[in-house]
Amino acid sequence: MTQAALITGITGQDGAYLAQLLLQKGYAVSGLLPRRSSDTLWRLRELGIEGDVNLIGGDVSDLSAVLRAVKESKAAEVYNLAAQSFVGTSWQQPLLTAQVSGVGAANVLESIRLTDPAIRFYQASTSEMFGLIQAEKQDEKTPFYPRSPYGVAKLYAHWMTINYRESFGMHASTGILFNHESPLRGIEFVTRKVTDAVARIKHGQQKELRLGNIDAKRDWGFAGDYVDAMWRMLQQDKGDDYVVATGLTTTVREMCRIAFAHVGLSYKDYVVIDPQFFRPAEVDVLLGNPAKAQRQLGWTAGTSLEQLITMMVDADMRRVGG
Ligand code: NAP
Ligand code: G4F
Repeated sequence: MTQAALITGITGQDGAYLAQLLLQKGYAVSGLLPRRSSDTLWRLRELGIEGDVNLIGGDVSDLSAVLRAVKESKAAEVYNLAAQSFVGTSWQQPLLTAQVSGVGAANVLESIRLTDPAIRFYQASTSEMFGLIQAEKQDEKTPFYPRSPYGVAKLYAHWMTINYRESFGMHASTGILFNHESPLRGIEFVTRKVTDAVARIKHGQQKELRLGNIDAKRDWGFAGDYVDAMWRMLQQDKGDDYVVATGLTTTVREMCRIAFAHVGLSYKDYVVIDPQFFRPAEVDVLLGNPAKAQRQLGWTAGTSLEQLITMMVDADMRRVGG
């Protein structure tokens, strides 16, 4: 029998790659589609799967809409990826971020509990919850210290998932994913902002690149690898929590160097530091320990930062070059 899955956030970076992966595995894939006045299907289109998924209108902050989507999709697996996911915006819209990225997860959990508690659930937790890090390498046991309204909202969703697992015996898992990027990354995130700018500068369409704290360090992997870890979590005998990361950390500065060097330029000639891109509270460094995911899921990050950034620059060179 065909296995059915529901993805909230299906139009986002991870949602698109996860939909592609599940379709390849033979799933019937549905996605929750919030109403937007402009086209948000470009990622599904780029992957050539727009016509292969069943889109169900609804917003994750609306319990009735989520409940309807869970029932209508007949999903055996629900992946909650919907979020206001940009950290910077979460200081300007803290309550919206709480409703979507925090309470949204509770709406999905409650919809599953009311429909069929045997439905398996994945929550997109985040390394942003570690914030002001309490251990040099962060794993599933490291205490959390979020530094943004986004991180705080995600921590609520994270603990609600664990609580539903413990209270109702639900197969509910959290993936504490460290930063992951791709050619489908939103333009506001730093890697894609840089690779898009590199392509525009190389094509003579932009003169400089304005950035904030380029000494921040991130553990960056490829989104295509990370959605496979999500699926693996839901194939286990029971729900659990997993850190998904590369185990390496790099500065924004070094990431810039790699991106500009790929087209024969030096970032030092183009990057301008602009205070408007500094955050009220910064997460200075993130570095994950993915040992548990390796051991229990048989998962490893298969793409180096150099491969990832050059893949993104190449994609943006093609886009900008027309
Ligand atoms: P993304 O590209 O920003 O995608 C977010 C998705 O959520 C989009 O499809 C968006 O639709 C949807 N969404 C936003 N508000 C919604 C609402 N009210 N109702 C229903 N859907 C809504 O994020 P991503 O990078 O794919 O990340 C996927 C998930 O993993 C997110 O929960 C993110 O917080 C989490 N995460 C990401 C990373 C990372 O490095 N990428 C790391 C750890 C955790 P619209 O575009 O129409 O708004
Ligand atoms: O690319 P970023 O905006 O990603 P950030 O804040 O780490 O959040 C991403 O990863 C989280 C996982 O840890 C996810 F949960 C979250 O949803 C999102 O996907 O910024 C990365 C770093 C930050 O330290 C930021 O201050 O880059 C620094 N940075 C420096 N200049 C900049 C810029 N970030 C952005 N977006 N734009 C700049 O101009």
